[in-house]
Amino acid sequence: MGNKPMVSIVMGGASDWEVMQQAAQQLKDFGVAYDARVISAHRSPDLLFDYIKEAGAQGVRCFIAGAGGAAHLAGVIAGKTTLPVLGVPMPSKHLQGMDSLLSIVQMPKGIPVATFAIGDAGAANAGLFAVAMLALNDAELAQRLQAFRKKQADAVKAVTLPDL
Ligand code: RP5
Repeated sequence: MGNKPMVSIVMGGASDWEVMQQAAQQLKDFGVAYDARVISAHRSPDLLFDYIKEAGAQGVRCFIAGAGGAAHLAGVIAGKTTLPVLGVPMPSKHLQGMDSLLSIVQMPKGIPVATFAIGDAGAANAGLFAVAMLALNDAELAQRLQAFRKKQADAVKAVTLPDL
C-alpha cells in the first residue's frame, strides 16, 4: 500500500497467504495501511530480525504473524519488539492447525503473543483486533468500527427462519 504502514503482516511461507489475506482484507476495508510479507523465522532469521527493527523504526503499531507447524514466528517477533504481536495459527496438513495453535498460544511468561483462532476466522479477527487497537487513538476509525459492528447486528436481527 502507498501510505505509511500501521500494521506489519508477516507469514512464515507463501502458502500462508491464502489465510493471511483475510487479515489484510480487513485492514484494507478499514483503510488501514499495512505491509505484508513472507519471512521465515527458521529459514531467514537474519532477515526477520532486520525487518522487525525496520518496521518498528518506520512506525508500525503492531505485528500480525501467521505461521504453521512448529510455529515460532510470532514468539520470535515478540521477543524482539515491545509492540503488540497478534499470532494466527495456520491450518496444517497433519495436525489440522493444532500444532500451530499450541505453538503460538503457549508462550512462556513475560513475552506475550495474543493468539487468535486457527485459519480464516483467526486471520480476519487479528485484522479487526489491530483496527480496534488503532481506533483507540483515531476517532474516525472508531466510528467505522462501530458501523461495522452495527451492520453485523442488523444482519442478525434481519434473519428469519423458515416455517415448518
Ligand atoms: C511454516 O511452515 C509456514 O508458516 C507454513 O505454514 C508452513 C509450511 O511452509 P512451507 O514449507 O510451505 O514454506 O513455516
